Amino acid sequence: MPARRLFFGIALPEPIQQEIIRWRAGAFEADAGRPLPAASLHLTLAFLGDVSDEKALALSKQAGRIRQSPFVLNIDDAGHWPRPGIVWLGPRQAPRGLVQLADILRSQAARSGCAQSPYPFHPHISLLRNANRPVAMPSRHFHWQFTVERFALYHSLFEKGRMRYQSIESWPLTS
Ligand code: 2AM
Repeated sequence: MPARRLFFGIALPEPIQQEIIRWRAGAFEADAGRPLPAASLHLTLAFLGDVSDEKALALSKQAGRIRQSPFVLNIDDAGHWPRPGIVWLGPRQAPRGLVQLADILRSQAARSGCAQSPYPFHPHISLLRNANRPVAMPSRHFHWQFTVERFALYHSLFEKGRMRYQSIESWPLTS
């Protein structure tokens, strides 16, 4: 089987996905960028790239041994990265639990030979893609909050001209 493009991430609760896309419809100009579908809204913890099944299994086993408590995630910040063309939402202050979880997964990935970005972890939920021109950003009068109780390994598939993220396996965070 060929290598699959994988990443570890956090799913947003469905009601929050729906609230965000409703808010997004009124918050940006129609030509600001290509909106991601509700079901694709997620926060990436560690990007793995193209991974063989054997390596994916080893990384899953390591992920399953992580012991960490749930944490509260506030989504109260937004930004625009013109070069990759992304408009995103995220936390103004990343919770310690989120940073710890991403650090562990990123170092396990690096040890398994999955090249990791040299940039610090910047937690974000991509909202619009192909946003390479200046974007009028909405005022930050929004705030979503949820408790992160699981994280998952995702397969990133290119289907019918767009990316789809399929959860392969997920693990609970337990106190
Ligand atoms: P993005 O939303 O900022 O593009 C699946 O592709 C997920 O992995 C997306 O959340 C994407 O982040 C992230 N991703 C894709 N390519 C990446 C890379 N080379 N380095 C880090 N993250 C990447």
